[in-house]
Formats: sequence, C-alpha cells, structure tokens
Amino acid sequence: MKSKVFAGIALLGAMTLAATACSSGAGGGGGGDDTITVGFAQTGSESGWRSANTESMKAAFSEDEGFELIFNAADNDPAAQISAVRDFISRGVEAIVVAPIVEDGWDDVLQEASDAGIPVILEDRTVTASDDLYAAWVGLDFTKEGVMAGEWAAETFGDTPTKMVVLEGTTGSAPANDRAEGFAQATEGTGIETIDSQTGDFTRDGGKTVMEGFLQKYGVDGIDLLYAHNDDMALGAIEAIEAAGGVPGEDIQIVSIDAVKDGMQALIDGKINYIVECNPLLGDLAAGLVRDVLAGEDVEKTHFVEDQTFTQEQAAEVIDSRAY
Ligand code: GZL
Ligand code: ZN
Repeated sequence: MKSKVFAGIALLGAMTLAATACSSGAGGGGGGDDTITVGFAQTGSESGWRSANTESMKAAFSEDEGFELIFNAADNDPAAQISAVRDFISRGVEAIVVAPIVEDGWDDVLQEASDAGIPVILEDRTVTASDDLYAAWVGLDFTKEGVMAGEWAAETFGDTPTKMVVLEGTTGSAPANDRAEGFAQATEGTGIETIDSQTGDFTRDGGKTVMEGFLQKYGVDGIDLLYAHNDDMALGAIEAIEAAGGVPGEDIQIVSIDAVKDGMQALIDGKINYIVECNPLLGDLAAGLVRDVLAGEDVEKTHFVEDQTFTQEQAAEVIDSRAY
C-alpha cells in the first residue's frame, strides 16, 4: 500500500512540475526555445479605443513576456483580416489571436486553423461561428453596454417625446449589433423615437460626416438626442453640431460608449452627457489564455471584463488616474 501511495505522490509532483513549466510559457516554444510565436489579427486603427487595445496587446505579447508577436492591422477590411489569419496559419504560428472586425464569415478560416492544430483566441469582438472553432474569447458585454446607455436615456427623457439619431458602429460588428439591441431593450416604452440611424464605422470622420447629414436633414432643433456607439464618432458629431451653430450636450444631448481620454474630456466639458466604459486593456488576459491553452489547460470559453459608467462629475474625478 505504502509504495502505491508514494508512487501516486511522485506522479502528482512530476505532473505539477511539468504543468508549471508549461504554463509559465516554457513549453510549446517553436524550435526548442521558450518563445511562443503568436499571430495577432487586429481590426485596424479606427479609434482611440483601438489604439489603447493595440498598445495593451503589444505590451502583453512582448519579447520580455516570452512571445514573438506577428502583428497585422487590417484597416477595418474583413477580407484583409481573414487573409492575415491564413498567412499566420501558413507561417505555422503556435497560436492566433483575433479581434474580428465583423461577426460573420469566420467558419472556414477558423476550421483551417483548427485543422492545422493552431488554437485561436478571440479578444474584444465575437463571431457567429461555432465556439468549437476557437479556444476562448475575452472581451466586453456589448449588449450590457447598450442597456446601460439606454437606461440613462430612459431616465433622462422618460415619456417626453424625444427625437434620437444613432451613429452605429461598423456594420456587422458585434459591438454595433449588440449595443443597438441593448439600447432598444432599455428604452422600450419610453418617448424616445429613432428618427435616423447610420454607421460612422467607429471613426471620428465617419461620425462627423454622418452627423452633418442628419443636421442637414433635421436641423439642430429637429434632434434631441444622439446615441453614438463609440466616443470617436461622438467627437466627430460634436464638431458637426458646433459647425451648425448648435450646442452639443444641450441642444442635442449625447450618450456614448468607450470612455477614452478624449471622450471623457468632452464629458467634463459638458459636450457629452453620459459615457459607458468599454475597457480596451485586454492584453494580459489574452496572453494568459494563450499560455493556458498551449499548456493544455482546460480554459473557460468566455471571459467578460467589467465596464462602468460615467456622469460629467464622475469623469472629472477619475480622468487623471485613468490608464487610457
Ligand atoms: C469595442 C470595440 C469597438 C470600440 C470602438 O470593444 O470593438 O471598436 O467601441 C472600436 O471604439 O473601434
Ligand atoms: Zn484562464
């Protein structure tokens, strides 16, 4: 009996040692060294949020952290992003991380990665492909972000007839779809009416151009509320509203999502009325998932990061201490 117990303990010890070695990134390195080669397919550089997310990812997947990162930014072009992933597969990287521009169209290339034995971790946005085709996803609850923005609007406008225009995120992207859905849920039965809704592709220029169109069509007086799916489009819209002689935050109230520095400053300046945060600092979590997956650990499929909300007063309190 004694020897059986002893053997069991020894085996357990050996397994723990091996597991520790692996999960510290020592295992799974290409060519025997400890470095883990990872391909990262980023959406592009469409917004301040994206820059903060890229910075966070590059810091977490740095050489110091034991990674060799092959980075691709697809300039918001879904086809280019899929070909970047195919390139990673042909280069034989050990793991692939993707921030998918749009939800659809991922089944084939994710199947190819799976057939090549290369695990895929999604960060930020999600896909409609079966979750058997990726190892894990880490990001934000976009529907909840839309609900939190909608709850503020419902509280602020209630039954008052309110004419709202919407600057939608990138067409077909998870945040655009889910933020619209969540906001609609939270404002059902209120006096808020969507008189127009169009994509500004999450960019400042896009927000400005589309808002100029709305202002030409309805005039400053014809719009009470702007719901912008991100701060960058809200900031572009602010320029358009001011150019049209309107006062953003007063003539047209604005609710937005992200809480990047420029958005928070506009909130403090009273040009935006409420912001729902969307935390871009996902790098460490994504890197941890890559290590866990390569070490053969059993990882949870979804990892949500918490968001918070900011009024003008709250923004003033925290702006100097925020990391992005
Ligand atoms: C949300 C992210 C969105 C941001 C935009 O997690 O995918 O894309 O809200 C960014 O600012 O462009
Ligand atoms: Zn984990």
